[in-house]
Amino acid sequence: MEGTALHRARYLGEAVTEAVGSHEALGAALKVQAAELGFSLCGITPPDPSLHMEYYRAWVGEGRHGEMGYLAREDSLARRADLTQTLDVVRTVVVVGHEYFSEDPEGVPEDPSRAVIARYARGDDYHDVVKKKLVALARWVEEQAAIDLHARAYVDTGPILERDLARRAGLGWFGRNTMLINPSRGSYFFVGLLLLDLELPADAPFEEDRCGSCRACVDACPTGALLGRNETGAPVMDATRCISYLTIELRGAIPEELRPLIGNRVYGCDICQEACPWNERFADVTAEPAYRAREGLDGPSLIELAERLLAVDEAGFRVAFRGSPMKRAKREGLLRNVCVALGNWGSADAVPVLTAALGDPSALVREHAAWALGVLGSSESRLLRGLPKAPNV
Ligand code: B12
Ligand code: SF4
Ligand code: SF4
Repeated sequence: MEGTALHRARYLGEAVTEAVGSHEALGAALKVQAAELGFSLCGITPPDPSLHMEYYRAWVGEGRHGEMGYLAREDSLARRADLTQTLDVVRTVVVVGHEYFSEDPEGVPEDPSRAVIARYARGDDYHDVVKKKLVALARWVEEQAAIDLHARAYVDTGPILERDLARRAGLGWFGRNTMLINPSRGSYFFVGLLLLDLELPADAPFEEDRCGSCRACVDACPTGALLGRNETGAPVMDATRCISYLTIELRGAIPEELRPLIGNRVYGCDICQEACPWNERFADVTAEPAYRAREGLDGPSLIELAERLLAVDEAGFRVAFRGSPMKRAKREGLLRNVCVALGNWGSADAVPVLTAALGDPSALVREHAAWALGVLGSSESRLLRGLPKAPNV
């Protein structure tokens, strides 16, 4: 550490001791304050380099990240490897968990005429919700410690190995589905981080793997994106096959062989979390009102959703989805996904809206609408050919 940083750390240490008695007392009070802000999980870890950077580099080296170029940029790799490149005076990382679980609306996901939107995306944007609370937490620390604090808040907003830090702060283990799972809350929580230039007592890392012999998530994944654990125990995902990637991150065409496997999931996917016994046992409906499903995003009819999207341009879409995480896919991406789901539904009722989508200004949308109409055409002709053989049906 450079002389000035060391000097500042000493100064902060003395200032904190004077203001709150001890760093231990401040660490404990911080967790109470985090809970008051709605973070059901909170842990503290030093900003040491990750032991898993080599694995991360190999993962992007194999192209498992697909088109998510931000995961593989050299500058962002360097920042993942070294937190001081994000905050040079960092001494502590506070990691929080903010829960977002909600029940599926009645009839969803079973009814193929209705759209399934992943739980995390049904309400307000978690980036805004969690960030605001993290800033409030940092301000509280500053006031308590009576210091001029240097802090940075992150929630899925920077090149940081968030789950790795969460495990090191004791929040849980890496499940075979790659999610960070807490042994008393499950995995339906966002990870938020505060980097602070203040030393606080660290929690013990979570060292166990509580998956045991279970493979429910791997078996449930419809696209085969979960590849199990490798020889070191790391859970491996081929993100290019994950429905969450295909429906949110991928900008171009969804590979044709994967389209039928997406079913009616138009934005994100929770299947490997739904399959997990830890969620079955512990997931509670979130207390955060901002995560309640917005009108029209609670298992909407696919036809109505397509009509709603066809009626707006990109600017209109941004207005309609302001403050929702779903704006990330853009109008074109979401409409592409809805066309795929309409094809997978396989009902002639979808023909008029898909025909309208053939006239969309986006070539991507037109291509997916044509694919869906092709699927409907072939399933209809199969049905017609099958009818004489099944007179009682
Ligand atoms: C890119 C990304 C995605 C990609 C890739 C997902 C993936 N599994 O890698 C896609 C688009 C598919 C995705 C999907 C989802 N995501 Co996402 N995503 C991210 C992001 C931005 C980066 C993740 C990343 O770096 N992946 C690359 C892998 C290699 O890194 P890793 O997951 O950290 O894996 C570590 C382990 O492999 C470990 N490791 C290495 N060796 C070893 C050895 C052993 C023994 C062990 C135990 C571990 C270990 O080290 C790696 C590096 O840290 C993070 C935010 C962030 N900055 O971290 C959110 C994040 C992971 N996503 C999140 C969420 C909520 C989701 C979805 C649930 C959304 C949805 N419903 O659709 C799905 C879940 C799909 C799933 N099963 O993961 C949350 C997860 C919270 C949690 N409790 O785990 C995060 C943390 C965002 C946040 N701040 O809350 N996501
Ligand atoms: S989110 Fe869905 S597609 Fe992605 S790994 Fe989990 S089950 Fe598979
Ligand atoms: S479903 Fe089973 S294997 Fe998968 S993460 Fe949960 S406990 Fe682990």
